[in-house]
Parts: sequence; structure tokens; C-alpha cells
Amino acid sequence: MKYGIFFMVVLTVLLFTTVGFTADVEIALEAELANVLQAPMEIADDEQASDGKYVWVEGEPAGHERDHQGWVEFIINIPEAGKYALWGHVIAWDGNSDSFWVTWQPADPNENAQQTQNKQFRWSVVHGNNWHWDRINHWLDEGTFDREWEFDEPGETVLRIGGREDATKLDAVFVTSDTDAVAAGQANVRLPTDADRKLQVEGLAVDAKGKVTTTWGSLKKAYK
Ligand SMILES: [Ca+2]
Ligand SMILES: [Ca+2]
Repeated sequence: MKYGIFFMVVLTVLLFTTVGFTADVEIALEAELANVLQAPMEIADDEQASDGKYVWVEGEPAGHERDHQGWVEFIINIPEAGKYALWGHVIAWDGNSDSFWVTWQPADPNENAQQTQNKQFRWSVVHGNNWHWDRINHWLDEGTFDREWEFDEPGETVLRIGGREDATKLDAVFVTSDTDAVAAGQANVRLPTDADRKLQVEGLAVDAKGKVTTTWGSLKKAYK
């Protein structure tokens, strides 16, 4: 009997250890529930989008009238140190509406890429008129390469996705510690579920700071 309990404890510990070492961290975020929404980035409706909404800097396909303006910012609590990749659920009509600026602190510096135009932070979005997943890359002069971010410790991080070419659309973001996957199917990407949205909103309430609370108030109004 004593041994029975002993083995059950060992098995339980082994099981949790195995799960702990093999499971990827996966966080699904709704773009329109971002902690900060900076105009002219705005929330728009599309019944094909996750939860019926997405964010964009409104524009015509070849408009370029409001490039390099507006952003969404997500405060993401990552549960463990390590490398991470990001996927965006997007629409990019054409070559004039297919890019964003992306920084994720503290792995990236506190740099306003819309001002510095630093190509390290330039995301070339794969084209498509229907919602599709694209792994966030950096579009350098040498080509376009998948990005990964390394965090030395768990905790609060700040992801900013800023407008580069107007009319590029962002519906949702998927955070994963699987940095090897190059196709969405391999990366186990998912659109946010009700549980994900609840976590995104309530996680914010727990961590809210003055600035975020204010922004959230106005965003909630816009979201209704
Ligand atoms: Ca372009
Ligand atoms: Ca959405």
C-alpha cells in the first residue's frame, strides 16, 4: 500500500514534468481588444473576422494617405523565459497595403519604428483578400525572414503593431514558444476562443496601470 502511493506520486510528478517540458506556450489575442489603440488605427467590423472585428488604418488599396501612423499595443504576460514567435491573422490586398511595424519589448528596444524606419521591425504581410495567418517576419534588404524574440525572464512584455501602409488589416495575434514552425498548421495557431478573450480582458484588469485603465475605458466604448 505504501509503495502504491509512492508510485502514484512519482507517476504524477513525472507526468507534470513531461507536460511542463513538452507543451508550447500559446496565447491567442484579439486585435480589437488591444490594451492601447492609437488613432488613426481603429476598430472595424467584418463578420468574417474573429469575433466580428479587426483593426486597421482605414484606406483604399493604393491609398498611402495615412502610412506610418497609429498602432495597437498588447501587454502580454509571458509565463516563462525563452524564445517566442508571433503570427498575425491578416488581410493584405496588394503591394500597397501589406506591411506593419512590429516591436516587442523588452526583447526589442523602446524604439518608435514609425519614426526611425528601422527595417529590423518591418513586417511584410503575405497577400490575400481573405483572412489568413502570416508569421511575423522582418523584411530586410536581403530578403524576408521569420522573426523570433528571446525573453530572459517571464513577466510583462509590450507588443506594438503599428501602421506602415494604410489599409493593412489585423484581426488576431497568436503568440507561441514554437519558433520552428514555418507554416500556420505546424504552429498550431488558433483564433481566440471565448476563454482566450476573457483571459485577455481580465488579465488586463489585474495588471492595469493608470494609462492602460484610461485607454481601456475609451476602447471599451469603441468596442460596443
Ligand atoms: Ca508594400
Ligand atoms: Ca478580431
